[in-house]
Formats: sequence, structure tokens, C-alpha cells
Amino acid sequence: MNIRDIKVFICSPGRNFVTVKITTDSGIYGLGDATLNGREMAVVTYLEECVAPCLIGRSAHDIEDIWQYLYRGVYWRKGAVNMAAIAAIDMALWDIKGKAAGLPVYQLLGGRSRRAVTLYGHASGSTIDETLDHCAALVAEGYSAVRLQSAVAGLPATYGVLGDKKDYFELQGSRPLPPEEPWSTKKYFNGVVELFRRARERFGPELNLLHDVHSRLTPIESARLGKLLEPYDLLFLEDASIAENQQSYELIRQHTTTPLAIGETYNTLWDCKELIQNQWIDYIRMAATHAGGITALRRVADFAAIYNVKIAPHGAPDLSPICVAAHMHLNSWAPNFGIQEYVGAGSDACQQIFTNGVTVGNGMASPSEAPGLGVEFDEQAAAQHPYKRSYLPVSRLEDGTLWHW
Ligand code: EZ4
Ligand code: CO
Repeated sequence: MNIRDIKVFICSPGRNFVTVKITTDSGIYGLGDATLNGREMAVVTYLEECVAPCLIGRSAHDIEDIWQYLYRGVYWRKGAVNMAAIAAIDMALWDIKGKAAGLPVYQLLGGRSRRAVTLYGHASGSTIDETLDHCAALVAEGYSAVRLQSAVAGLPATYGVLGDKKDYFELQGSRPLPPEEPWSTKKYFNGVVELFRRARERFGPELNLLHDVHSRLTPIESARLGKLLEPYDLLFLEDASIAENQQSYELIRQHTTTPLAIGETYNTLWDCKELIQNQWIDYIRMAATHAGGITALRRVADFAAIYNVKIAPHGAPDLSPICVAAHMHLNSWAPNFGIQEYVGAGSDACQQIFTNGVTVGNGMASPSEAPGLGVEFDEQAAAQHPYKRSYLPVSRLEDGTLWHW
């Protein structure tokens, strides 16, 4: 079963997605997600020019060797563009292997460790009340875990709550260049503690609550926030600080028992080796699409398990339904699965292009029982929604200093 053809599609059903389709000479094909938000065309070019020509004619069963060939073999290791390309090829090859074996991918990984995958939804709002009302709606849908984000009083826009747009992750079509958002740690602090105090008051102790700081605090500020939030018992505090110096998390850890999560921008295990090994974090949030696919994430999960760190894969809307499916297969298998971020099935157009995939209900999800990943991709429907250039926002302090977004 040799690789006959590799095609790269880019479509924009409300936001951009890069999809890889590998076809074999047996007729079996596989799909992978290579979406890198705001840098989509770099991955498309890399796949078409640098990756696809080297794989034509190779056995589609050689997932491991192809992974090593694209990682070690290129000399230029790591990197978001490179790893997204490897990820898409890897997912497509697992999809193919599953179809050839007649088994869903989670069975190839070792079978189920749980009945279903627990999800957490997003509740955001421009006031604390609005955020808590959104949370109540998710609880009514059956969610047992919700991420809360509320606008910072005195700032025109905040991560998770984007000014004039309905949702911060929508295509930035009206903004030809990266939108800019101001940030003030001081203004943020009071509001965020009040948000969680009010959430516990309204929802009681049972509901699992989460929060994404989006890397805007320094390590000592993160330590302080973790301490202030301890009474409200978060499931985890996400991306409190950047961990380019992984040891920063030792400082945060020494000060707070609020569980810590990080990793959605990481491309390899090396980005979080010390974080995991030293048990400075509780959840590793790497995504199959940005960290080298199923092959790589499986290794991360096994490494993390040794140190009591659970996987909680990134589940933002800029990961395509193919990545969501890959995550559900990994989450069903991983003995150390924690929780999966989930923001819905996407726009109507998105649901027409990517079909089947995962089953969601009552705040839980299951992978498809179909062989492979279980997602279908409608090429004609995708062609109706061409690529639109769009950038992620940038963040600046009130004096104009560029800050982490
Ligand atoms: O900002 O996926 O937890 N989710 C997040 C996301 C990220 C986007 C970046 O492309 O932090 O919303
Ligand atoms: Co995040």
C-alpha cells in the first residue's frame, strides 16, 4: 500500500483550515490537519514543496519511519511550520492504517481506557454576569467543566472576549492587519478573582472551573493569582506565564496549589521536558496538529504519565475537526487523560465540509467507531469557501510595549 498522491487543501468556512489528503495505490486515503492560525500558507507551501515529493511511492504503513524522516531527516528540527506539516502527514497515515486494518485509531493505540471523554466548554462575556449566564447555559447542556473568561473593566478588549466581534476566534476579516489589544495586569487582577468568587457562589462546589491567562503574567504574578484563586478550587489555571525558561514554573509551583496547565503552542516534548519531569505542571495541553501528530502526542502522554501529568489537548476553533477526531482517539486511549477543551462543531459550512467525526452530548465526547479517524472531507464544499488572510491579535501594555498575546 504505497503513497500515490498528497494533496493540500485550504478552505475558510468561517475560519481557515489546512487539510492534507494522502491517497494510496490501494484506493484507501487518509486525512490530516495542518492548520497553523495566521500562518496557514507557510505550512501549505512547506507541505507541497518540501514534504510531498519525498513521500510519493513510499509505504503508507511506515508511519514511524516517515515521522523520523521528516523530523531528524530534514536537519532543521522542531518549529511550528515543520511540526504542523509532520502532524498532518502523521494523522493521515494513522487514518490510512486504521482503514486498512478495519479499526478505529483508538484501537490501534491500545483500546479504550474510559467510556467517554470529558469536555470543558467556554463561557466568555463582557461582564461577570454575562460570563456566568453563558456558564449556566453550558451546565444546562450537561457540561461538568467550564472555562470562564470575562472582559477586564477599563480595557476595550480582552483575550477571550473580543470587543465588537461575537467571538475572539472568528476570522479577522474586517481587520487586514493584526488587531491590537491593550493589557493591564493591575486591572485584570481584581476582576478575575471576583469572577471566580461569584461563580462558586452561583454554581456551588461541584462544577469544574478553569481559566486561561493566555501567558500575560510574570511568574511571580502567576504565583499570586494561583494563591488568590485557591479558595475557588480551579481544575486548572492555563498558560499563567510563558515558560521559555521552564524553571519559571518552579517558582509558581512553590507558591500555589492551584493546578497548572500549559503547552498549546509547544511543538515537541523538548518544550516541556523539565516542566513535566519536575512535576511543575499538572496538565500538558499540546495539540496533535502543532506537536507532530498522533505519533508524537502518544509519546508525550506516556512520558507525562510517569510524572503524574495528565494530557488536556488544546481544543480551540483553529484546530480542524480532523484534529478534534485525532484528540478523541488519543483521549479515549491515554490512561493519563485529564480533560478535553471543546468549543462546538464550528460553522454550518464547516460541518458541511468535515462530516462524521466525533459524537458529542452531555458534555462528553466519543470518537467514531468507523475505521481510521472517522472524519470525511467534502472537497467540493471546501472549494466554495476559499482562503482569507487573517492574523491573530497582538497585545500591548497601556504604554505601548508589546506584550504576550
Ligand atoms: O488563543 O487557538 O485555549 N485556547 C486558546 C486559543 C488560542 C488560539 C490561538 O490560535 O488559548 O484560543
Ligand atoms: Co489557551
